[in-house]
Amino acid sequence: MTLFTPSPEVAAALDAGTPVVALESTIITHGMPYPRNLEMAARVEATVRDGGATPATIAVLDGALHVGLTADQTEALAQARDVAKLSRADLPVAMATGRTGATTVAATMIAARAAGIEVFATGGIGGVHRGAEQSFDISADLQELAQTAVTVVCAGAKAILDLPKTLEVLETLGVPVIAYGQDTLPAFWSATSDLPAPLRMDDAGAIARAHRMRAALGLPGGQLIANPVPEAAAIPEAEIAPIIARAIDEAAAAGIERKAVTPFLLGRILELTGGRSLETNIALVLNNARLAAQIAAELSGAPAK
Ligand code: PSU
Ligand code: MN
Repeated sequence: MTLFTPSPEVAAALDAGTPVVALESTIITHGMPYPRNLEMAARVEATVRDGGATPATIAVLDGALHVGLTADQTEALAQARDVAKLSRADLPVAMATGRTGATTVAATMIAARAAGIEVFATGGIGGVHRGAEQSFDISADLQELAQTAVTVVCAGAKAILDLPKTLEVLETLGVPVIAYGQDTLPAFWSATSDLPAPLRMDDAGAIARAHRMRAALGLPGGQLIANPVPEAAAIPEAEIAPIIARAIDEAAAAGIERKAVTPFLLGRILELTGGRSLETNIALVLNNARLAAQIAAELSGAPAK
């Protein structure tokens, strides 16, 4: 049974032990509208390459778990409508039944791990939703970070989530939440928040060493790196907060639930900011791709055990 299908470029990099950075596909299909999603996907890959690493965008196409997509495959995914959103529970079912779907952070981590890729760049992770005490809506991304040994570079979690509760759950699960270069937790569109970051690291080499140290100690799970959005592209917290509140109210009024919640909120926030949130989103993903490539380079230079 072939577990995954690497692109020729990814296969060569994995064979040679050169740096590889995994990229998710739900951000393409559910996170941004066409054609900006396609443009973002291409720019992220180019940024990883500029950083000396090979990009591996992950998705399930007709049941095959692809690790590294061709330009045509990315284009088809970016244009497709009603693509399934595959998290941990859905991934094997989609593969067994020949379906096409985009991988979330959780499913991308699983695929990366299966392929031997240790670093993954994205925008934002899923977390504990506001009102989770009623809805129980907690993303499977958090459990995945506790189990799967991949270092995930994000820009913090979106304030569509309950950030303090998200931090509490990650702490319970033993996931290191590491702010890059600052003491506060970045909050996706905003570079800072009023939440102190549980951990701080200032260079890619140290992040790579901590990744190796977890493995050496026999600890399962990965690391979450929260990399602040570049100031020039940031939206101040005071500006974005009322927009988020309005989008959440609308989601509740419309009865949006479960997997549909995150895509609905992202779409409404984009509309309510007149597209500005999208520019911020693209800038922070590129920034995360740069840091992930550095970490991957440090990891490939470091001994495997
Ligand atoms: N947060 C974002 N952008 C995204 C997502 C989350 O800022 O595109 C996507 C990611 O793929 C993440 C998923 O893994 O949504 C989380 O979905 P859920 O909350 O249903 O687990
Ligand atoms: Mn959910």
